[in-house]
Amino acid sequence: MSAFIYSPEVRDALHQGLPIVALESTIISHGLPRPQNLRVAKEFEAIIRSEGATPATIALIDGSVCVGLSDSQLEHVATSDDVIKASTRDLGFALSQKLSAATTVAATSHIANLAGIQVFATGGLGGVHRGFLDTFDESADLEILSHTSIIVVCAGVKSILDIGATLERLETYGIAVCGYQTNDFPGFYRRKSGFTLDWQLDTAKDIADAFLSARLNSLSHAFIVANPVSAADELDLELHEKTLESGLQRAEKAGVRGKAVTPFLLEHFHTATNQESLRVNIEVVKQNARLAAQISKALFTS
Ligand code: PSU
Ligand code: MN
Repeated sequence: MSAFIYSPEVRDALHQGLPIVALESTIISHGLPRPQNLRVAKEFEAIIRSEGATPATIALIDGSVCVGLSDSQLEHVATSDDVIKASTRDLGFALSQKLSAATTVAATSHIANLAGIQVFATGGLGGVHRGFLDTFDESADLEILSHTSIIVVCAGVKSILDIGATLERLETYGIAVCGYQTNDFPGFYRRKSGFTLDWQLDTAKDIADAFLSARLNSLSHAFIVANPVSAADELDLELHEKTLESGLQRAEKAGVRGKAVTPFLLEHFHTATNQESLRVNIEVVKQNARLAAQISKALFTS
């Protein structure tokens, strides 16, 4: 991988050993609609700063790996049609062809880990898609997290995926999963997915301790911290079920496949719920950014 370009605040935080939280860029470029995406990308960063940690949004800009983006770089990611979605396997092509690319959970985790960043906040993980027995569509997020030592704070996986199969694959890959103050695995828009977890941790310090204990024993898998959206911000259950059903039908009918599936269904949710799912989505990432910042600080007191 070519040398990384660090923003001044991330470089200073790394030199001084201060808490840092990585943020992915695919949710900005492909997960959230314009024009709100740019404003909320800045809000995610601001929340991390307000908690006393440094945000490091990660993306490829004109063939360079950037860890921490300037205002104009963030704007580029949020507004340009030329920004592709890059998982780890795309990085070599994008870098050698000097492209700009938004990084997925997989690519962001890989880059953050190389940069020495231990905590990463996102919305929802990629996972096993419904109908995977026919398509074999399972996000590369899972395989990468099996050998990338990083804490990923998310709200579980979206119900557009096969949640049960995703949890099984997380187990197979040896990826640690705990619920924050709950043992119900959240379903992103909803606090509960119907699946429960073996581990519940109640404080940022408990999460930091578990992560560091695994590291001390040379375990290099990721730690997924499943942080449910607050009760006040959940998507209405009936609206959720209705939208999910119509979205899956439309995707099937349109023959959407591969990495286009997630953005297609997210867009459907935003339109069909009259932007209500967008509001929930933004809240989810904000709440995860806040918890991630608290965990990044707890790593230094553990
Ligand atoms: N899940 C969401 N919103 C997203 C994504 C996942 O709820 O925006 C993005 C993340 O960047 C994730 C990627 O890493 O999609 C997974 O894509 P795929 O299923 O193509 O691997
Ligand atoms: Mn896929």
